[in-house]
Amino acid sequence: MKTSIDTLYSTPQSIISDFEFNTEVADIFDDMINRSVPGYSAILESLTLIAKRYVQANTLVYDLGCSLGAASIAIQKGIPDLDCIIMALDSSSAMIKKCHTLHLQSNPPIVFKETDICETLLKPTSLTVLNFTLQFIPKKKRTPLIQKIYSALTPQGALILSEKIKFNPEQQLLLDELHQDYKRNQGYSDLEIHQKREAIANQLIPETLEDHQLRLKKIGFKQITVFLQQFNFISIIAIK
Ligand code: GEK
Repeated sequence: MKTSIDTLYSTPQSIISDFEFNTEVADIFDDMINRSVPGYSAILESLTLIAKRYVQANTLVYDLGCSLGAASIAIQKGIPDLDCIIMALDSSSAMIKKCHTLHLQSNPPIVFKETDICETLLKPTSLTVLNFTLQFIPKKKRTPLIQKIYSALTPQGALILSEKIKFNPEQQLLLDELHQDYKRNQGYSDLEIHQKREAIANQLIPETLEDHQLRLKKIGFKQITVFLQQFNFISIIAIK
């Protein structure tokens, strides 16, 4: 999938509004996430392999907070012959509208739906993915959402949770700086990095790795493993 280049924050803005998943963002989202999230393509590659191993026939796969469906497409590649449906859900109408214009493989089908994942009932699922979505969910809704996912998972089912995470101040400084270096290397200017950072500060609320591990453990997940980390971005696989 290719969208336009992200230049959203390239000119000085007198007032920096809170970041929103609107049409302007949907139009450049693929470029934005690839150039902003270290390890993003490695996560998608891993999802293809994880899908092959974990998706069970006649269950649903959920991609919660699917944006432009990149995780769903990666999963689809891993299970072309399996009888299942991939449900790709997002609360942004701009994202879902764009998803409906994509030309995708039909097996297994990907069903895109505009909905708030905190309010949606989940059916039996063998694989559910929250790829950088939980960090945008209000903190008090995070545990109930993971509980709902856990209840819907079949035995041996897997949750993939990717998040930007928080560290102690010393480590935080180092990893923030490395992340900024990464973005500069991807062609973002200091102005773009600074303005995006301001826009997202109240929207993306990270937690520590320990917070995530403890929540998953308390809810009942048996095996909780970090399978990827680059700087302050991690991916966890949690097995029921
Ligand atoms: C990817 N997973 O490319 N209900 C549904 N969707 C939501 C909600 C909610 N309550 N809150 C936020 N979102 C994708 C990337 S982006 C991550 C996910 C990022 C959606 C929001 O509309 C957006 O599309 C997505 O979560 C987060 O693998 O931009 O860093």
